[in-house]
Amino acid sequence: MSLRFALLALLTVEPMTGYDLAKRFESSVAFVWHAPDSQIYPELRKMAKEGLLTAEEIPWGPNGKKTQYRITIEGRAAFKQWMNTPLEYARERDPVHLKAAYLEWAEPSMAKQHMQAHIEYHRMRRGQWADMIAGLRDGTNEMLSKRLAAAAPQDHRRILEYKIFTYQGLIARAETEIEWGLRGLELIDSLSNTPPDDQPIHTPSSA
Ligand code: VNL
Repeated sequence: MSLRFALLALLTVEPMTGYDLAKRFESSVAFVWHAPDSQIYPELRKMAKEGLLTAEEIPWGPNGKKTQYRITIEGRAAFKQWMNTPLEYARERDPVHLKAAYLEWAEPSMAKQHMQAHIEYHRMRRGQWADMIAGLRDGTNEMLSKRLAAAAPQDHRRILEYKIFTYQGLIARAETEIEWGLRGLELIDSLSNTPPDDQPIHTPSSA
């Protein structure tokens, strides 16, 4: 359901073809709301049917056509309405934490692989979000540049700051996940009966 609001957010800047929108989506709002092209195109058609967008056939190439989507008054109102309505929180459904709760069933080496993968994933995301902040700040993010060009100068600061704020939150969350994963690795070692070969075995006599 939130996908349509991500799409409306981009279309508040300018009309776009489905292809351009999907491309622009990928390098902006997809970093907070992931959606494959296979969801984007049907959603655009649905939104046009509901009157949130107009779909206009425009010429493309020597004898081709493509669909250009433009936000309507109703589309703007729907986006504004959503932005001014409290969210409903969905309770957690996180397979990583589900698995964490039962790691006594996993081989210690597999348990450690789970944690390692968790750490690696969140390090990668942290890096991508940090790059996004850099691109927002230095003016190389295309979507933001278009948005700023279409906005009044007195709005530029908050347009930028809310986006940076968003990615700072995601980075902080990634860091927490990385630390948790590292603690998990230590915990698995300390709880497994067979200690890893690089750690000395503590016997009651040597303790
Ligand atoms: C925009 C640009 C949004 C870059 C983004 O994420 C982003 C935008 C929400 O101007 O809509 O990373």
